[in-house]
Amino acid sequence: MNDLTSLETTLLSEIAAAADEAALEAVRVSALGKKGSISERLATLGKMAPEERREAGAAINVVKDRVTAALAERRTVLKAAALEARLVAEALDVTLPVRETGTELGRIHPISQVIDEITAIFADMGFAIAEGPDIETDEYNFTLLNFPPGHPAREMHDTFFLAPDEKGERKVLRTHTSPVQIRTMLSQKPPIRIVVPGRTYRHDSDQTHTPMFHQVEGLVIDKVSHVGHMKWVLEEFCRAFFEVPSVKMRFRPSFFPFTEPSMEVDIQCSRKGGEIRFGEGEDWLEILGCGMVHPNVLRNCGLDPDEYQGFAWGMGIDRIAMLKYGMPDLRPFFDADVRWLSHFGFRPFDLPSLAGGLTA
Ligand code: 2NL
Repeated sequence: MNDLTSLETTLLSEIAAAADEAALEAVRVSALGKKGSISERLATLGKMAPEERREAGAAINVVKDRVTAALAERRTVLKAAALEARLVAEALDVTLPVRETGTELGRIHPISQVIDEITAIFADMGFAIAEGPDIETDEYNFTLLNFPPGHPAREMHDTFFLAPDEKGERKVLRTHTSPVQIRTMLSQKPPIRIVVPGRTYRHDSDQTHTPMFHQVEGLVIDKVSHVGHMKWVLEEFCRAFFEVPSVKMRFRPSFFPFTEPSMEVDIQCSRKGGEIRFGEGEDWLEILGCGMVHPNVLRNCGLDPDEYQGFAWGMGIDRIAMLKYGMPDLRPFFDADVRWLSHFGFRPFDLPSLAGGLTA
């Protein structure tokens, strides 16, 4: 029986050492297969005397049961290990890296940025922002602004006209944002202090002109505002916008149908090797037009020029944006090219404010 004990010990250690299911199967066959060590021992029982057979048979069957149990247990362990190895080997990463969010990827167009800067400055001075439609009546775009019918000043604007409606009226794409001031004067009582940003349209297209462009105009109407106030407001604006402690400005006489007197305004600058700097140098750069609102315009809007007066100004935004942010060409402004936008655009939520820094 010593022999049987050592067989059991050998088999159990072979089972424990089997590295995979094939090795384990080989151990099983070597013990329990037709010619296996246990099977051969069971076969010897037939030749034994009954008394001896009972004792030997019980002993061999105990070993057989233990070996069978050990085989089953080891098979479970090896199966689990094989599955685990397969899962590791065949693992597939089906996830994607997290995308950058819109707030990191998106950019504010320089035009929007400059509009935000300009309106922040005037809001700080107590102005309200006013907006109006891009499609206007001839009356609001021209007539009430003191462009008489057939007057050559209308031709200065290269207007886009829409097809006439049932009444024969031809709407226009507004050539300036002034109709918004007209609408405001017709619907509100002074005092009025508004700043009006928006899209404007003229039949004009070359290296420095696009058929759609942007303007900001401003309007102040009350009983006392005069040219002195206008100069202060515009000087404050230029210092804040160009972020310099002082600017020299030059007011030259000019003509607009809707103001009298009318002026064009230059600011002092230096130009060195294509770079423009403000608040220094001996050069001049034209940036806006302005004037005292013409009495006819006040009358056209139901305001008595003997009671009310005020001033207005207007400027093109696109060119100012180019100057301030060193963009050499106007045309990519409207090409919707994300490469251009990611280069010249501004980060969302870096909102311009006088308290937080205009261009933080
Ligand atoms: C320019 C000059 C200007 C105005 C716009 C205005 C509006 C009303 C009444 C009087 Cl309702 N004036 N606007 C006044 C002076 C100049 O624009 O060069 N713009 C690009």
